[in-house]
Amino acid sequence: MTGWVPTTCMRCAVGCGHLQRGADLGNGVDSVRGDASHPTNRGLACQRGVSETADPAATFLSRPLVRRDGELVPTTWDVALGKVTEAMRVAHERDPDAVGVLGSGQQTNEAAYALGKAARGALGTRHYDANTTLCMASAVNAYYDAFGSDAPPCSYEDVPKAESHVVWGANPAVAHPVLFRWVTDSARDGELVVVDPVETESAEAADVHVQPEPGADLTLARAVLAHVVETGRVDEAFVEAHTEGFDDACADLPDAEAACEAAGVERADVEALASALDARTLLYWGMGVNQSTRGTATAGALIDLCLATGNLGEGTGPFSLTGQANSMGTRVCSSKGGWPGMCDYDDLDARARVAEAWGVDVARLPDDTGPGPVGMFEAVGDDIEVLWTVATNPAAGMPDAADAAERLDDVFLVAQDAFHTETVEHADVVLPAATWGESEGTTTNMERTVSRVRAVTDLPAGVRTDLDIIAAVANGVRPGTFERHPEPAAVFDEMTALTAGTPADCSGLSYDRLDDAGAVRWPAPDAETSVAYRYRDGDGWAFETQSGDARFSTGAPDDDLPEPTSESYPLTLTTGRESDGYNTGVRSRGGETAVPTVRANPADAADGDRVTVETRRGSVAAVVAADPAVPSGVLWLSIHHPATNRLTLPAVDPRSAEPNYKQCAARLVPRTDGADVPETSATRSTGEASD
Ligand SMILES: Nc1nc2c(c(=O)[nH]1)N[C@H]1C(S)=C(S)[C@@H](COP(=O)(O)OP(=O)(O)OC[C@H]3O[C@@H](n4cnc5c(=O)[nH]c(N)nc54)[C@H](O)[C@@H]3O)O[C@H]1N2
Ligand SMILES: Nc1nc2c(c(=O)[nH]1)N[C@H]1C(S)=C(S)[C@@H](COP(=O)(O)OP(=O)(O)OC[C@H]3O[C@@H](n4cnc5c(=O)[nH]c(N)nc54)[C@H](O)[C@@H]3O)O[C@H]1N2
Ligand code: SF4
Ligand SMILES: [Mo]
Repeated sequence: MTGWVPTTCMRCAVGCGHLQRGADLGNGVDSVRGDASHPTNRGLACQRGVSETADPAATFLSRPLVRRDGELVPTTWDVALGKVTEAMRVAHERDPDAVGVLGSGQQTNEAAYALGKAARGALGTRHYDANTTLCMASAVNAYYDAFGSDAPPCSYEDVPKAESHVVWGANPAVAHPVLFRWVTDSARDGELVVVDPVETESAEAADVHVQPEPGADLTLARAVLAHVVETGRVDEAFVEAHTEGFDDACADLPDAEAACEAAGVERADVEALASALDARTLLYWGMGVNQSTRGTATAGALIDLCLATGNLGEGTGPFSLTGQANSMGTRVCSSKGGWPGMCDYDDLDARARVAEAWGVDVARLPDDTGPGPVGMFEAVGDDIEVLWTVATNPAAGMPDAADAAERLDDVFLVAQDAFHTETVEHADVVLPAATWGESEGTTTNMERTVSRVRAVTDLPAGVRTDLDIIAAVANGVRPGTFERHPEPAAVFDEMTALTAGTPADCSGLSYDRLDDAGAVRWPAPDAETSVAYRYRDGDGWAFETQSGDARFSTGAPDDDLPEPTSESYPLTLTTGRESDGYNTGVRSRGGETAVPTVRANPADAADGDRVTVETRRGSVAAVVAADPAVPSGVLWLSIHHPATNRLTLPAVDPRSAEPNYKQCAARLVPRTDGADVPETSATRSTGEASD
């Protein structure tokens, strides 16, 4: 058995340091525990992070596959990569945008950067995006609007210093367990307020639970601002000295009383939120806010609440809860929405710098960032002829997934994954990638801390690391894009050098520094600096906006859900996470896919009822779990079941392109056919296991 190797959990974006030990015989991770010496978590870890790392309930891919006569059959790397680069070269010659690339927040920084270089530089396609847009894009836009740069200004250091904690549209008890422990520890001497239509595990732990109507968050946030103004709670000195746009933001504030009614809450709820904001407050939010056609506006309205009440600085601030382990790193370095270092996509200096570093003509870089994943899927099989997915499972994860999956059959699909997935089943070529414990690199957690990811086991025969595969594909399309087998450390140095002088300056980071310190937060512009609270300028503030002030949002309230309930579809379907599942469930679900459970209020359905959940896009057989935690009129499905997204709506936020996963109109229809297996749900075929 190998010794304990320090590395970082790749499950959620809390970013806990782990100690992992490789298996005695063959490959695989034998045991995992929290790393007491890691600066982020000091030994804490959650049980699911540990068990999914050590023992994923999924079928490993163990060699490349190609489709022959309709079947996926094993082949060699040379054949697989040859087919991929040939298909890409032909499509690229016709039109660079004919190749689509979909990345992920579950890759190392090195692989994410390399994928961006391959997509934007070697291929030069605008059709490049990542599952992070399904997740954080609304928060990203709101941060840019407010601060001129992405990412939360605060960090975990602020959690124990906060007096009140407001958790809005997030369920960290389930999704970010270690962070939630710090929050509840801190709230023991203060207050925890949770805003969620559902009585979640987080809401159960709260002092106050505010239960708005699904999708009423913007109305509610504006009602709170109106109440803050009405009750004289504005921090006028802060607003005057460090912000702009307050008067405009207040110009069309709703009448607080009427807004409360519209949001389905009591005036006392709004008072509770305003009173929490009187203290030193951290305002966290999650997918209940971001995954909405009004996600950017709502996230902006939450930041407004912090600005208006002076909740910026130690122990306070707006704190979006990033989901995937390296969603943040993807935002910094993957050239998806901006150039490395979070530089604006149309910043001419940044474009020139990137083109020079990559050795490509600046004209090769696409002019815009593309239409977002949902827009890309509309082009799949049409403008997009070849699609390359890396560490993402769109056949199950996209909204209106049955349609998305169908489109996958209309392109030449290259699926790069560690496991057999719903997407793999549609692939023309499957590239088996190394996963947790098998490859080297770095990851960046939600509070900007960069930490090493290390291999604790040998690379299994037949698989290659993501970085190695990406380099091979890119070199096949445009020779010389990468070294033949690039070293992660060299790619890290190339990437961090490109961020020098940018708002997300990581140029002071190196593997040596990370090895010494355990983990380091960006901005890190030199070998010593690491910034905890961003935008500080002595005792004052220097935001990345043109004026240097923070900006209030201008999001005009729009109360219509993209798909309101109707006579035929009288219920609102929402979707969320469970402790023992992860996203589309590939790593946590196991081979069998049981009939999903739909949670419904006892007023709407009885426990054990066999039903079909129907929306305008599809129907899924399910069994009811009657649950008073779900309000009447709402249905709740887990996102970990591959059938769930057959029902969801592909409407997106016009600013962020993030889908409205959290509300669509649905109905329950009793099932009398006796069938136990949902005819529409995808089932996983069993592939080969490698270990
Ligand atoms: N166990 C586990 N942990 C995870 C993951 C996982 O799959 N499983 N995934 C990771 C990823 S990628 C992400 S993005 C994060 C997500 O973490 P969260 O954002 O916490 O996850 P969700 O459960 O999708 O949604 C949060 C809450 O939004 C609420 N909600 C639904 N509609 C509304 C609404 O209209 N208004 C409000 N205010 N709330 C609403 C839901 O009831 C739910 O409790 O978790 C990360 N951690
Ligand atoms: N209805 C509904 N749908 C949602 C959401 C919701 O709240 N509701 N949430 C959305 C959100 S926030 C997210 S982040 C997306 C996620 O959506 P997806 O990206 O589609 O789903 P995941 O299950 O996270 O897929 C990650 C894939 O990466 C693979 N993988 C893991 N590690 C590695 C690795 O090291 N290398 C490679 N190559 N592959 C690897 C896994 O096997 C898995 O197949 O889902 C979105 N979909
Ligand atoms: S809280 Fe997140 S990062 Fe920490 S061990 Fe659990 S899944 Fe991993
Ligand atoms: Mo996510």
